[in-house]
Amino acid sequence: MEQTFIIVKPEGVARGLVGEVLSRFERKGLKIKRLAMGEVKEDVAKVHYGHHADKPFFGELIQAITAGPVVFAVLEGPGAVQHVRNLIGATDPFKAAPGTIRGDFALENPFNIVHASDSPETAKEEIKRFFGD
Ligand code: FUP
Repeated sequence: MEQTFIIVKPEGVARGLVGEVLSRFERKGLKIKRLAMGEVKEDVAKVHYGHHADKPFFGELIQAITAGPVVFAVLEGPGAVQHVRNLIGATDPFKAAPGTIRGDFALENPFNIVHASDSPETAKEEIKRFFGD
C-alpha cells in the first residue's frame, strides 16, 4: 500500500494545529502508520530542503523548520501521496485554495504549516531520513 510522509511544521505545532491537521488526513480515510514528535536539526534540514539551497529564501526556510518541535507522520492509503498533496494545497499560501490546510491556516511562506512528500520515491527517502529505517 502506498505511503507518504508529512511534517507538522514548528508554526503548526506552536499554533496548536496538530490535531486539526492529522484529523483532516484521518477523515479522508488515510491511516496513520507512524507518529512521532521531534525536531528537525539544522544539518538534516539542509539535506531535506537541498533543492532550494541556491534560493534567496533558503536561510529563512531552514530557520523556520528548525524553530521548534514538529510532528512527523507516515500516512498510508491508495494514492496517499497525491491525496495528501491535494489536502495540504499549493506551496504558496497566497495560492492555496480555501478548504486546504495551507489555504485555511497559512498567510505566507515559509510558514505554510505542513510538509508532505511529492512522490512515492521521495516519501521512502523522507521516511528513512526522519524515522531512520
Ligand atoms: P512543497 O513540496 O509544497 O513544500 O514545496 P517546495 O519543496 O517547493 O518548498 C519547500 C518549502 O520552501 C515550502 F514549504 C515553503 C518554502 N518556500 C518559500 O519559502 N518560498 C518559495 O518561494 C518557495 C518555497
